[in-house]
Amino acid sequence: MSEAVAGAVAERFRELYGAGPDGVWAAPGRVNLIGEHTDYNDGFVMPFALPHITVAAVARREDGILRLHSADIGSDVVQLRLDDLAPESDRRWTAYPAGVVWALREAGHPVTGADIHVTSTLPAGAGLSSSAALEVVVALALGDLFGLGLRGWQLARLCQRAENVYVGAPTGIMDQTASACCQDGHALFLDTRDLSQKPIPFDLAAEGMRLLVVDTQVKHAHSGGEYGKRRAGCEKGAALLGVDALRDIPYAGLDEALGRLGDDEEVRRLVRHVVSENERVERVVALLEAGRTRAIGPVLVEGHASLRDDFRVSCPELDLVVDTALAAGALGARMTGGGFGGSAIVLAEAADADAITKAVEEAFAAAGFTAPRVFEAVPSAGARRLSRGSVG
Ligand code: GAF
Repeated sequence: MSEAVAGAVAERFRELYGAGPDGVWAAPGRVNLIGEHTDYNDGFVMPFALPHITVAAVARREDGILRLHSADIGSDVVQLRLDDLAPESDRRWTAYPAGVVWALREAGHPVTGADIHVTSTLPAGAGLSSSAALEVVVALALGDLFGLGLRGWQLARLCQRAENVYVGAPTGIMDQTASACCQDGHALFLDTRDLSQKPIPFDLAAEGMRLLVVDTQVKHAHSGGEYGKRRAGCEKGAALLGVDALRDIPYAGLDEALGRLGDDEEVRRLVRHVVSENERVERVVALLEAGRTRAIGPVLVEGHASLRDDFRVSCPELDLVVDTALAAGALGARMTGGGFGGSAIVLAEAADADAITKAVEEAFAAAGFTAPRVFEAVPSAGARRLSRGSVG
């Protein structure tokens, strides 16, 4: 499977650039099981990688030129000079790979140019980290080709810098770390303060369950203002409470902290979400480690309510998925990712999954919403090299 994909992508690279690539790499998208809007508060998250990947065929250049092409965006090869790369100078898809090259060079890594061709099975704007997958696959390829010896978490930090500074989207570190570091068959319990990680076995099929992803088809973007406003509100909360980040407020101290925030209702709601969400992540980890997988369902539902009512990043389509899935017998459901559209996840007994899918599709039709895309999410491998040398 990977060999066939690598061969086809390498063949297209050869057609575009006149010679084969030096290798082909892949990086996955993710869903987040629990731990939303905690990553820029130094908190806990628990994503796992999807089988959906972004694949890049890449060849090294020595002449300061970066050439970029995407099979998924109908445009010609874009050619850039490395010396011209500048933050927030590009509003196209090319800002993500170019931003990675910029971040690598800015960190002192001797990257001298590349030809890159990418294609992806990840839907863009679905809240499944297509941007992070694109960044990570380029960072991994360039790290290999220029012998940079970068570990997964180091790639993630560089990619986050590319997204924050070069693209101009103030996101956290979860998506890049998930794409770079997740393991097949596991969710990743990640402490975003120090990037310490614990892979947690997560094999739902073996326990007779399934996890569905419902892409509402409502497109989201984190360079827009709402995500940044939430982040700024959290930072304000941390400053008012005299801590470095909201991670430093223990769950046991939440009421006291809320009391100290007085009548700033907006900040109180943000703080309540973040502090309680960190506790939910720890609860889910404990339940999974105790083999009580079905018991995480209600925790996912609590997380959704908190994102909807306190953090206010849900939307009618995401709420409809959650309400309908629960009414149709799901064990749990919640929005996943940044929100304002994108996708929800549904945890279900395997035997109920088809009926739940049908119920959600019918509810969307009845509400007059665009039909959702529903698929099963199986925890898959993180970023990797698919082939070496010239292929195809
Ligand atoms: C988006 C961001 F990119 C992540 O960093 C994270 O903040 C997430 O929204 C919300 O948990 O995916």
